[in-house]
Amino acid sequence: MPELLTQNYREQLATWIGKTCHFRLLYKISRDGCSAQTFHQKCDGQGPTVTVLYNTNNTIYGGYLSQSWNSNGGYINDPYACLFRLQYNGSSNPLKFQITKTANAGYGDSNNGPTFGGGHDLKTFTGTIIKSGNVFSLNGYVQNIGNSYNLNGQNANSVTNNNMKVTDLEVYLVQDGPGPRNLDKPWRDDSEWTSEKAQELKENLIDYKPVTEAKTTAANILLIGQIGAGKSSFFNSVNSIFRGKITSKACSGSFEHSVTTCYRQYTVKDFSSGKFLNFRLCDTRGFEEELALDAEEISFALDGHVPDRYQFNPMVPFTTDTPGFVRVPKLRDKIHCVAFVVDGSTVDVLSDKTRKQLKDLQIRMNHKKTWTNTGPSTHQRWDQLPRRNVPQVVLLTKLDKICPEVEEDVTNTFSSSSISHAVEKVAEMMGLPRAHVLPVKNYESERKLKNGVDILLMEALQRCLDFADDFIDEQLDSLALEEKTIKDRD
Ligand SMILES: Nc1nc2c(ncn2[C@@H]2O[C@H](COP(=O)(O)OP(=O)(O)OP(=O)(O)O)[C@@H](O)[C@H]2O)c(=O)[nH]1
Ligand SMILES: [Mg+2]
Repeated sequence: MPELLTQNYREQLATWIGKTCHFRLLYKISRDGCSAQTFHQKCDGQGPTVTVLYNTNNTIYGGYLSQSWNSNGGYINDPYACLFRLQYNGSSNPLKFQITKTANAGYGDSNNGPTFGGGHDLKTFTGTIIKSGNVFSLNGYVQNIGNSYNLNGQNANSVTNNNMKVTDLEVYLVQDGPGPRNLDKPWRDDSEWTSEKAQELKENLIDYKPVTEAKTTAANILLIGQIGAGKSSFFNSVNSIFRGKITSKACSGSFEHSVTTCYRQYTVKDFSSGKFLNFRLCDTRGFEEELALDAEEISFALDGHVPDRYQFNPMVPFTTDTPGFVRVPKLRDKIHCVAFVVDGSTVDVLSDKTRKQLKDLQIRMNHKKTWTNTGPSTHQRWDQLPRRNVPQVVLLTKLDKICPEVEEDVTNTFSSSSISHAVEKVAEMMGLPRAHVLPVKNYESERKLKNGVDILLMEALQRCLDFADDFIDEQLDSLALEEKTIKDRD
């Protein structure tokens, strides 16, 4: 549900308020329901707010209080309060009406919605209002407008059309500073948030098959990253989409050490068709700042030597002698795309150590260690080893923690400047193109699936599979070339 206050009107309000500020939506009757109780739950004690009404004459009006709302049943004193009109009968026509009786600027009462002035000048509603069609007929009034605010010759009709039938009423918190304002132009503009789009993505993923000549039954995506970044939650979220309800097969949570202790190659089943999908999400343990990263273990996983359900043990590294070591892995055992899972809310505060770990890991995984009969050949410098060329992407998780607008609604992802900033920063840190940074929000506390969340997750997954396909293709080409060389030689 989009916020209705346009950028121009935000700037107008900021000018009247007299400082650089931005607006965070606290309450919106078309989203939260129109009830005094909900209004007070969401707005009491929060700080300065603007209340904005959108009536059926296309007139936009409301009031500003620099003091918090409360439910004490008394007047709120505020020398900085004002009422205002932003738009009249569809035309922008901003007017500010300064407070005259400061002791009666607002009225905080648990039975009433936002109420301004003694008398009152603008009373929005009492109790609960049920929507009819898309209109809320508010039971408040404006006929006493001008009692505590200076109308400068205007009246109830010229400010509000005397009309309390509204399509929406929003209360925004006024926060200091320019803030993470939404961009006028989305930073990625090819997104569609319809249920048709979700269905299309879902069908494409159900139909997905890696290149058949390879007899590769499934594309393998390795999830790798810091503890608590959201690796297991990403699998759980994808699994939930195809399960049709929220599930949490992989353990997730927040602990000092990695919650995931076992290497799992998770498959996903589409419950509506009973079909298994042709990709595997390979979940690993998270790396810790204080523990040296076992790049060798990850190299083994990349090349398909690590068996499903291998129990990680930080004290005992994975070697060729580890039970279950896959000696002659096929292309289908290998990792076809690596997804670095990065907690978006930590991008600005990632320690140098973690950045270095990520970077080292990335460099190491680009190069393949070769093997002799007795095991891995030593004395080789990483940077002189043949390249592995496994495609790399970043799954940027916890978008909801980066930007309040996105927390409210993930469909704001591509108009959020904070998310755009995080994507750029991670792309730069990892030396990857921006298009390889895939923003997602995992399911974590929700009880129901949401279209927007599903779309972001499925788009990210589809990108990983596209990259995996490129890699499998390339591997097939080199295998064919190798076979031909051997044949020609023989
Ligand atoms: N708000 C929010 N929380 C998330 C998101 N993704 C994961 N979480 C939470 O972050 C915590 C860690 O998530 P996990 O999925 O266990 O992380 P992990 O990367 O598997 O962690 P380890 O297995 O310990 O390495 C859990 O409490 C999740 O609920 C997200 O997109 N948004
Ligand atoms: Mg995990």
